[in-house]
Amino acid sequence: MSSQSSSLFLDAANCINTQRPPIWMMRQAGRYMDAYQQIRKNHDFLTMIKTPELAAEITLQPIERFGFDAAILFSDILVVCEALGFPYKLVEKKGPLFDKSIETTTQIDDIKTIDVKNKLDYVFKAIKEILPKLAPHQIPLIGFSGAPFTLASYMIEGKSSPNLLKCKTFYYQNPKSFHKLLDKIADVVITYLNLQIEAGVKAVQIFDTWACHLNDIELNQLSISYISKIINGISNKRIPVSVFCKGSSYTYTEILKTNPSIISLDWNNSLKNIKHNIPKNVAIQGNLDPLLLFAPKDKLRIEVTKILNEMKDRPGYIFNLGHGILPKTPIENVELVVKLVQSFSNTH
Ligand code: 1CP
Repeated sequence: MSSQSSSLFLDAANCINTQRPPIWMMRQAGRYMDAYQQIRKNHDFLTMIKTPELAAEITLQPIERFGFDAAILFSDILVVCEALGFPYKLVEKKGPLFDKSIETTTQIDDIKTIDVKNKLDYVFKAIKEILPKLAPHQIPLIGFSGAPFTLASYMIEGKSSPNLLKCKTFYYQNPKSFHKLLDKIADVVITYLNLQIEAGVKAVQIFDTWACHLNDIELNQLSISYISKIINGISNKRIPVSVFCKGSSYTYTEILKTNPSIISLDWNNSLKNIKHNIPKNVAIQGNLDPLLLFAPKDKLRIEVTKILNEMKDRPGYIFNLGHGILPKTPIENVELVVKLVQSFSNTH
């Protein structure tokens, strides 16, 4: 356990007792904010990601507006797919749409080793642009990557899918080749996260959003084993690594095998049922249902306070949602949640 830092988030990430939990929200830089929509009106999404000044401005927006205790780099998990030769666009109301998708095992054999530093240079430039702007807020910047399974699922599906039909069919028919793809992605993600850390992020989160589509055996083979490989490959062992898999509030025992610093939990199970099963040296992050931000204020207040009280006796707790904040989320409810968490005391 390292000694106390100047950041509530990093202290909690290192399981050091904090006087109140830190708070940030997955997808906090995004569509629910007017300030984001103002920029989005004039630029397409990929331009926003690839222009360091814009990425920096958007990263800072939720910090300036709400005073979260950590910032997350404005980018997207799918930039890794593009770097690997699978470009995409964002289609209004539909989500990501790839120019081509993986149909054959030859396409996987043809994926070449890439120069991550060069291909994703705009991400490292964005981090360098963000850090001085973030400095006055005295909060850390979180970097991130998608995990191999979720990234592979987009490269095979070519778009968002409700059930990963094409991806799973490809896997059942070509398991060896599917593993080759996951391994190639994992190698890129290791370099990508190490370079984000070199550029100055103070923690990283690995998103395996679509791991919720896997059964227990597949979860271990296709998700957990590659996340473990990535965590082992992160050179700076002092950087906290958070793992978010959708399904985590029931599959946390498996996820703990990856040896994360922080386990990020979805909202399907109460933290009071889970916390005793998480080792004391692993921080817990979560897990308010993002839909509760649409509830009447009284209901929202009760639910947030319930979580805070459940986690009061647990050093190493980070308040967050159980998945990303949704477009159209009422801003005043985001403010209310931040206020409730930041005025809570773990000692009373
Ligand atoms: O303006 C727009 O239409 C863009 C919407 C948008 C935004 C704001 C996309 C497209 N990505 C992002 C930002 C983003 N995506 C961040 C930024 C940092 C933050 O504030 O948290 C992060 C961490 C992500 C990660 C991401 N992208 C994930 C994993 C996390 C999760 O929430 O599940 C996934 C699955 C994606 C793919 C993706 N990119 C964009 C969308 C709308 C999606 C999801 C589409 C789908 O459901 O398949």
